[in-house]
Amino acid sequence: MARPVIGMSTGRMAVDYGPVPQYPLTYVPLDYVEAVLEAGGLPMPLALHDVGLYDGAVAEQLAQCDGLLLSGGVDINPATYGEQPHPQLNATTPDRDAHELALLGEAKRRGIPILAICRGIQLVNVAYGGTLYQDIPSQLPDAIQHSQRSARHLPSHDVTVSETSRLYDLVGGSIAVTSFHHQAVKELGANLDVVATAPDGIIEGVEATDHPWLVAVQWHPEMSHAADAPSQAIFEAFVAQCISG
Ligand SMILES: [Mn+2]
Repeated sequence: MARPVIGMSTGRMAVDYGPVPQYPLTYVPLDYVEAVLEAGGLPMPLALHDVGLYDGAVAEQLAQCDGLLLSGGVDINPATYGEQPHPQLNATTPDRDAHELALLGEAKRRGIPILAICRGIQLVNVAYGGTLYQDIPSQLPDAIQHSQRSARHLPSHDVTVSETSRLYDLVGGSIAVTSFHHQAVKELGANLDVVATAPDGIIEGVEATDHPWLVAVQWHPEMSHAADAPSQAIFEAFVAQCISG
């Protein structure tokens, strides 16, 4: 049987590329590729592009896919949720915001499973009408450290998972997770349930009530998947759902 095709949203990055300075690339971190492959899926990066270039591109990208993975990345433009930029906001990529919002809309229309990670949970919350903390350390000074300094595969802070969630069946009620984010869900969007929280109350997981399978986490299971069974279980459940529909 052919593997399910997992469409993965991609980022924009400019790098010095041989003799070409600051050449823009569309990229996806290899951690996602490897986690999806090991879970039995076929990873397919969905090239970031200006959605105004060709109206049909997003629908045609998603028509090739059995599931959508919204990957991590840079800050979302606060204009997408009606706020002005906070002084600690990092660089944004409005073309990526527009591409991923279109991908999410199309994936919902098609009813295919959606896994959202880090920036992905933030994108989902904004798409559902919610807002974000633009910078946790300055807006929530009592919060714990969410941008860990240790290696990316090492767990950092704890997360408590709701017993009534899909996530609970995959990772259990309490896990230690890798954490690299300075933004987080603030006001929750409509049709979303909070299913996981950090000890400081930061929302670390949501699931949608208006879609067959949409699981979103603020942490990085792709960074710890090789050594941590609960992390890999998230990818395995997602890929299995993409097979069964
Ligand atoms: Mn965190």
